[in-house]
Amino acid sequence: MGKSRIEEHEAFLSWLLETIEEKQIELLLVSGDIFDTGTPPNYALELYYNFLKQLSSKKSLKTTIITAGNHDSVSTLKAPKQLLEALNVHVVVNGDEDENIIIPIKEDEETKAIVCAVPFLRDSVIRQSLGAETVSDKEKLANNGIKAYYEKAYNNAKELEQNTPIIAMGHLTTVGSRSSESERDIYIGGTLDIGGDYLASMFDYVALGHLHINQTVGASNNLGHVRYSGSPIPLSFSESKNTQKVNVVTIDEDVKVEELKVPLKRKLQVIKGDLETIKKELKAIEDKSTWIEVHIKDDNPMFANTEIRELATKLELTILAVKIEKSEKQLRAKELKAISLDELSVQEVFEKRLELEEIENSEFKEQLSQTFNEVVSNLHESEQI
Ligand SMILES: [Mn+2]
Repeated sequence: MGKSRIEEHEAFLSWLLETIEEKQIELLLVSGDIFDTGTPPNYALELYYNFLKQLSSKKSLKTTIITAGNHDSVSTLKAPKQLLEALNVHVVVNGDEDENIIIPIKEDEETKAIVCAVPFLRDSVIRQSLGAETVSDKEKLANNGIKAYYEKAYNNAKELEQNTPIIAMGHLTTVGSRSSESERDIYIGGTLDIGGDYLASMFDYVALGHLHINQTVGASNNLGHVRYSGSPIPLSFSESKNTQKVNVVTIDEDVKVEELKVPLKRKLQVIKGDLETIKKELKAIEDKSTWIEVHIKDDNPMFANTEIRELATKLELTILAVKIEKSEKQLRAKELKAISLDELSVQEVFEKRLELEEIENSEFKEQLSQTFNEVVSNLHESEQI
């Protein structure tokens, strides 16, 4: 809509840096979709590298792990991989056989946890994970291949160290999770039958990416340890009611999760209704930096549109989009149009027309119908003459 989100991203990243310091965070996991395009603009790359550089000054933070999502370009994330290793930032781009996804987190030679850094798994990697097994059905291929991949990762981590927490990352839509409008289905064949309980049967904690809503998956049996952090800012007007959060996870004897609310830099607001309702709601907006989407449901939408835009200018508010929805009256009128006149009697046409008038007084309505019927019958009589 011709607006930059850079200020919101900047605000989020500096809040995250402060939070890492405040909470003495030791490990930062980012499960994919670092960018939303394969060729991110220079300002976005600059923001990303500056953030990673600033992370290196946070004393508590030992390791950062970044995995690629379906929107990320493998080559864009891969290019600085070696350089970032020097800053203790591990980048996993596609998880193929050449890439090490098992990352031990150490403190003075002691392994405190192991991370299975699983990125978005592309078709070729999924096939690789099945080895000699051939599956023709696309849906089965994704299901079996992704499961085989996670099981292998888990076994490799276990082999490395028996009694240490094992954390997994992932970029996928799990069964039972809530999506919002702006995500796309990423695996051909539709829904995977990989759920929270399946992942929780192996891992002590699973940090998932892709879905924009902060949520726990399959909470009943796994104590809420398979989670999506969600996006750091609302990514469309349909997400304006979500609360953005990051998950702070403590692993000791057991696993504790604290959902931290991300402060909202800019509010997105959807306003729906007829002209009067919208005007009232616009006047009630105090934060002038709010971005607004208006859904007009009025009998005279063109007039309402002009009025609303004039009012917004006067109030110094920013409306980014106006959508026009059919009012009840217009919907009914349309319904009427869809019926051929030949199918209706003269009286029926009049009744339908009368309905549009929203006359409350039923006696008066009755009188009108009677009068109309009289006129019609008079006409019929005169015709006969
Ligand atoms: Mn994604």
